[in-house]
Amino acid sequence: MNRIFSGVQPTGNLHLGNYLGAIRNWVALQRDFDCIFCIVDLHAITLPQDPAALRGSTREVAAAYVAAGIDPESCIIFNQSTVPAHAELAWVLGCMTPLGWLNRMTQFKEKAGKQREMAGLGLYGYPVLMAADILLYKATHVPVGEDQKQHLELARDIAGTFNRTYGTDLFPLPEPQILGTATRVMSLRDGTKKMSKSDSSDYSRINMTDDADTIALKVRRAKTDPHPLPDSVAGLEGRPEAENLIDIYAALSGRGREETVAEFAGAQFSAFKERLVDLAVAVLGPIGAEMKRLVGAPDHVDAILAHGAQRANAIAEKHLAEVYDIVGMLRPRVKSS
Ligand code: AQP
Repeated sequence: MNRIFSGVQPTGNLHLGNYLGAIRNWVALQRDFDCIFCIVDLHAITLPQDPAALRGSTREVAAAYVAAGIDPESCIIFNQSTVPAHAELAWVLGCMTPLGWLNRMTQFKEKAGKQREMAGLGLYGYPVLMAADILLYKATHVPVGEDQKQHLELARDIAGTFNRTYGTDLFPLPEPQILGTATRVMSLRDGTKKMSKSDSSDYSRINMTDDADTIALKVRRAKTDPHPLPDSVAGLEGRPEAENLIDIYAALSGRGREETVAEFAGAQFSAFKERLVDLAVAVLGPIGAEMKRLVGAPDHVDAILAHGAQRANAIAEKHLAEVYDIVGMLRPRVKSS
């Protein structure tokens, strides 16, 4: 069976973008693929994290996966640091990744910003660790948003380099799993910026655990323009905030953009926003409530993660042993007399 690997960083404030752009789509994939969904805590520490908050966010992401409908029995759910082979394979792959390839990665440039000289080696090597995450399980497909496409290309290049260097076909070249249903959700305060966990304004995003009143407040305050909604998709051109709210409505309702535009043609934002509030509360309300229930039962969440770690380690250790063998690492065995 084809295998999917994907993950979310436990960096707090899980939001509607993480849900509509990633987690919701994974729920559908679990029917047709062997799925491994990771909480990538080793990636999270490429930027400074508060240790207690990191632990809490790790449980919160696990709770979000389960609350959204990912089955922890048919899929593997675990946090990355519980499988040491991720870091070990990243080292092996890092040894064969040219600096020139990493220098092209736009996410590093964005995240390092003007402090490039002060950025950590982990942030620079982030795409190598991501390649290790995927290749460790010989994943065939990776659901990726626009922002991660470049990293997946690099993972394919690294896999190809390993295979060619050692004359093996150990690693399948992972394919991007393009999801027609994935939505790029933009900030509620600025329709040209993506909705993000790290935005300093909580009004820029709808968090997965926001209650009905908070969702209503954020949607009502969402930035708009002075015109009524257009009567055609072409009319959204140059109106990023209108486009974003229409896309959110379309994604939450499961209808297309065209149908949504037709339904609200000529409407004022005030009326449209009330419908969006009702829809967002209806979809996110039960998921947020279940997330809160699960976060309130940390032992249960930890048991899910421990079970996932055991299953992930079984696959990872076998594949890492193959890598070490190919690369020429001596695995000394003591003969029993
Ligand atoms: N705004 C978004 N729209 C659609 N998809 C999104 N994703 C994130 N933001 C949006 C998708 O969520 C998955 C997990 O993302 P991540 O945890 O690796 O972090 P990220 O992409 O860096 O998310 P943020 O919210 O933007 O975090 P910060 O602010 O910390 O950088 C990925 O599949 C991603 O595409």
